[in-house]
Amino acid sequence: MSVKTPVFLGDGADAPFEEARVAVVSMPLEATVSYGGGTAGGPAGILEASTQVELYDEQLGFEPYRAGIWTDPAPVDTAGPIEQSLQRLTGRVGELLDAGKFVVTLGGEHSLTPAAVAAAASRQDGLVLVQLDAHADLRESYEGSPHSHACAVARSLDHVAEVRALGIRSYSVEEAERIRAGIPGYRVLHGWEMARPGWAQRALEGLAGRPVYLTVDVDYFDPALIPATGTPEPGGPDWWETISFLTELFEMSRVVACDAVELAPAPGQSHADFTVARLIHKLIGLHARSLQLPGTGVD
Ligand SMILES: [Mn+2]
Repeated sequence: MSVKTPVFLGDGADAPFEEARVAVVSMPLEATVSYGGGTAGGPAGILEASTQVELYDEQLGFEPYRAGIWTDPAPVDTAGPIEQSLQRLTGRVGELLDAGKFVVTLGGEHSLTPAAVAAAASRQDGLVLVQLDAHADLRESYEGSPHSHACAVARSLDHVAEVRALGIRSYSVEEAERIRAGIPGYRVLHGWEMARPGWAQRALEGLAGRPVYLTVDVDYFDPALIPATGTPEPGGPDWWETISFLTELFEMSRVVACDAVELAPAPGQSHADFTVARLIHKLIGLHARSLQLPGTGVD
């Protein structure tokens, strides 16, 4: 007997499609993993953990699910060549954006991000990619594939003219040379730079009123917080400084879609799954507040 994957936050928080302001899409993509595997289990792990998240957000002061959260019952099909899987995601995200939804994609490996970014970029002039990640992901190709998780930002630059990369603390000499030479529209805030005060203001500079796609590679966080990921890196930012940054980002810019990728659920590390579910809950809450729905005001 197969056990059905729960909807985000559980049945009590499920909204009909027409009434939902938020759509949650699963994409259990695991095609080009280079070190630890397991990202195919990411979406189910996040959804399972989300049923344990308190519906009330103690910081925002309301229940984010009241904005209406619809969880797509069918994960994006990842069978066959990766190019086809990515096209399916571009199509799905595009339909949901056209239906007026705030689209949250649960990964799956980071390779999926450019496909979702493509859908958003073709509908939003001047879309900015905000990337939370330990890795630059600026390789043009990795292990023979231009669609590797290690190329996520290189491929996204095919669709957007501006990237803000935060928490970066691992890349190759080729990526270093590319960054040093200067990529138009690309700004990086390294992990070590985020140990200094004032980093959030630098990261947010010029984003007022701009449409944003937010990608969160969960290896951005310190591995003490999220060890269950394929390529963990020490020295990642902490929870509250990140939430504080995201709060400002949602207040000043217009985040139209987001993803959380690279969670690889592992035995004994359920806190990682829960942390990602809690992060998504916070992002939905911040989106709900930006809509100024009744009961979601700033105190
Ligand atoms: Mn990445």
